[in-house]
Amino acid sequence: REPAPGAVHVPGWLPPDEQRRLVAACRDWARGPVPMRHTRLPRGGVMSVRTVCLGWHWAPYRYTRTADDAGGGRVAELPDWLAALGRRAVAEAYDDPAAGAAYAPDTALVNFYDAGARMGMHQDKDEKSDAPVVSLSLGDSCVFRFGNTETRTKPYTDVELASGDLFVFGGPSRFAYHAVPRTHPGTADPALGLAGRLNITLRETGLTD
Ligand code: MD5
Ligand code: FE
Repeated sequence: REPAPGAVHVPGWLPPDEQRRLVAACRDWARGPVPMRHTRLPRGGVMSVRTVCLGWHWAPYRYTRTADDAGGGRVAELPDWLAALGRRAVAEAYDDPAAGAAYAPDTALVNFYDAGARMGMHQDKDEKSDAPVVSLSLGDSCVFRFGNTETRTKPYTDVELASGDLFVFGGPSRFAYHAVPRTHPGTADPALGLAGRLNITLRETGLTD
């Protein structure tokens, strides 16, 4: 359950009805005002994952309120119910109601992985806050590679993430390298109506307008 200090994996945290509700919400968010799209990186690469953001837009490698790389629209608000879900996630993962109450995410990144999509080893360090990252997985299961804070290579641990799993990355794990080297296409419950994998991460940017 705790593969590294501050990193807590809770398999099957979200019940099926809440998973379906989140998938439906992701479908709405993907339509806009900023459509879900492949992020273009400043050095010319294009991510295989498709992303839509709420609250703040992740314009690699900083956060903005408008998506100048994706039509220029203002990102949708982060709904209160999603921030509240994040507080409950932190409270339950750490068994610490105060840590949950103190959590104030102001952005969500929704990543969609089709059968060929993956994410290379990286750190999430564009946030000016050391508050935890909350990760919720939906649909196809995947291999999640959890590394160390020093290098993008070994030692790392491969963990299987399935639909409904919660992962919270805080404390010494907040700035660890991590990756999604592959998904397992076709493993989603057909009742979820999702061909692929969705991951929602909640974060505190540490920014104010
Ligand atoms: C995903 N997304 O499954 C992952 C879940 C991203 C990303 O990596 O940047 O959009 S978030 C995993 C995460 C966040 C912060 C710290 C650590 C992992 N970690 O220390 O391993 O699409
Ligand atoms: Fe990441």
